This record gives sequence, structure tokens and C-alpha cells, in this order.
Amino acid sequence: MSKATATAHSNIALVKYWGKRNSELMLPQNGSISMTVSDLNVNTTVEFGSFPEDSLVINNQKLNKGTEEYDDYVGIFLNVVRNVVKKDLKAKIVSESNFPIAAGLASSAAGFAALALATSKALNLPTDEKSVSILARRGSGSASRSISGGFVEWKRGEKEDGTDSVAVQIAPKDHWPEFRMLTTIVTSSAKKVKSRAGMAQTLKTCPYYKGWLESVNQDLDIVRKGIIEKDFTSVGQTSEFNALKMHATMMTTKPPIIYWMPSTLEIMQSVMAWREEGLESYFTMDAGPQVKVMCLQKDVLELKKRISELNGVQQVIECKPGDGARILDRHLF
Ligand code: 2P0
Repeated sequence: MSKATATAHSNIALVKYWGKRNSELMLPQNGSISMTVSDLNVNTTVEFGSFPEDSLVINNQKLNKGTEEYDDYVGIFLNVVRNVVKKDLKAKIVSESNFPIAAGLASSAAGFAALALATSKALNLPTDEKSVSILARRGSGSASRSISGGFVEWKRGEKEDGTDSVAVQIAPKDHWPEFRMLTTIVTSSAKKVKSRAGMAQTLKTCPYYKGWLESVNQDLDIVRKGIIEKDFTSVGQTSEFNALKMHATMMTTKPPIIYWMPSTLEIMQSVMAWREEGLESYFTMDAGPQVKVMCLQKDVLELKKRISELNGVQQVIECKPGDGARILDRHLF
């Protein structure tokens, strides 16, 4: 059978991936650590066959050749797959997400993780986590991390062929079920600069990128150890610091990339003030204006209430450590 369906969740990075050393193989400049989240998911069905051409529908919208989503993302991934199986098969893909895509909520991570697993199953390729992580990486770097559940590290790797640039689980979701990310949506419109272009621009023009690379391994060590020891203060402090360093490199490119909106900053400053009062929480932002507030389960109700009262906050989604990608029996077509 050449048709399969898979589901995958987004992940939110605690130590960020920002920059490639090989854009064809999607090899990162640095390792990263994330939490796969429970509540933001994508379901994808793919069928391979002798169709006239590839077709792609995401959230009921057709996105075939000529659209950015197909040409720069899915089309490239499908060519990688055709190269692996050495057959000119065409794909029919239908995908549904339960959150706005392209708004800095790691839609490409969940999307390509689901597509890579469904593709592997449909084409009888290996479906172990390592193999699927490596395939998912070719669609979108952060997708490599959504194959596993819980807390995950995407190893930078050293090899030129990318066979050691793979995501591995640090701890399963049940290791630290109290850990929360309150994903705060301040806008659902698409971001102006895609991560891929933003990273390339940073590498080319940011004078501080060297400082990012020099300090990221230390962040990885602290966050990895903090997760294993369930040391919330250590994980929160270092993740927040790491996110600010990444945004500092984005802001200091030519032309500058500023993903924040006024409400992004309002949430950040509020979190810092609440922390002073003893309500322990930390923030992280990705390539978009949304803020993810890290906290422990015991403080969720109070924080949700306070965040919802801030200007510009449209929605607060409580994300727990979640499962990795898995095959579903029910197809979308
Ligand atoms: C991350 N981001 O670690 C970082 C933090 C955004 C900021 O991974 O070019 O969509 O497809 O590999 O994975 C978003 O970048 O980029 C991302 P590609 P991707 O989560």
C-alpha cells in the first residue's frame, strides 16, 4: 500500500536552532533542545502513485506548484524522497493543523514530521525514530525534533553527509509532566521573514553570530542537565537567555529582522515583573511575535489569568510535554 497517515506535534525550542552549515542537507550550525508539545498537532495523509503531478492541500487550501509552500518546502522534500526510492512517483498530500500555520508556532516542524513518517510508512522505508528524524530534517530542520516525544535534543553532528545530525530523546513526557509552555497568541497573521531566509541573512550579515555559536554549547549542557534533574530555575533561566541571544542576532542583521510586536514586549516585561514577586516563569520566542511562557503546573491558572488580561493577547494555549509522531489508521482522503 502506498498511502499512509501520520500525526505529529509541534515542538518549542529551549535552546534554539538558528543557522545552517549546509542548506541542501539541512545541517545546523548548532545543536538544539526542545519540548514536543501536546496540544499543537498536524495530521497528514500521503499517497504515492502515477498522478500527473504532486498535489498539496493544507487546511483545505490548495498549494500546488508555483506557491511558496510547495516550491520552497514540500516540492524540495518530495524530490529528496524520489531520489531515495529512485522512482518518479508523484504524491497527493492532505494536511490539517489545529493551529494557525506560518505564525511562529512551529507549523513546519509538526508538518514535516507528520509527512516524513507518513512517507516512510507509505513507501516501506525504515520507520525507526532515527531514520524518520533524518528524513524529516530534509523537509525542515526543526521537524527532526518532533519525531520523538517529551524532551528532545537535535545533535549538530560532525559528518558532512548528515547521518549523525539526528534528534534523540533526552527524557520522555512522563519524566517531567509538570513542565508547561503557555503559548500566547498575539497575532495569527503570517510572519514577514521566514526562518529559512532569516537564518541565512543572520549568517551573512550579523556581527554577533560568532558569539551565538561560541556560547550555545554551554546552554545545551545546562538545559540538558536541568531537564534530567528537573531543575526548573536552571532550564527557565538558560532558555530565556538563549532566546534573547538568538533574537539579538536577528535584530542585528542587514536589513534588521524584528519579529516582536508591542504585545510581545509587554508579555516579556510582565513575566519578569511577576518573577520578581515570586511567581516563577520565563519566556521564549521563536521566529514570530508569539511568546511561550514556561512555568510549572502549579502556577498555570494564575499565569493564564494574568496573561489573558494583557493588551493584545488573543489566546493562551496550555502546552504540556507531548508524544512523538505516530501512524494513524484513519486517512484524510
Ligand atoms: C527552533 N526555529 O529551534 C528555531 C528557533 C525558529 C527560531 O527551527 O529552514 O522552520 O525549515 O530548517 O526549522 C524554525 O526554523 O527552518 C526554527 P528550516 P525551521 O525552533
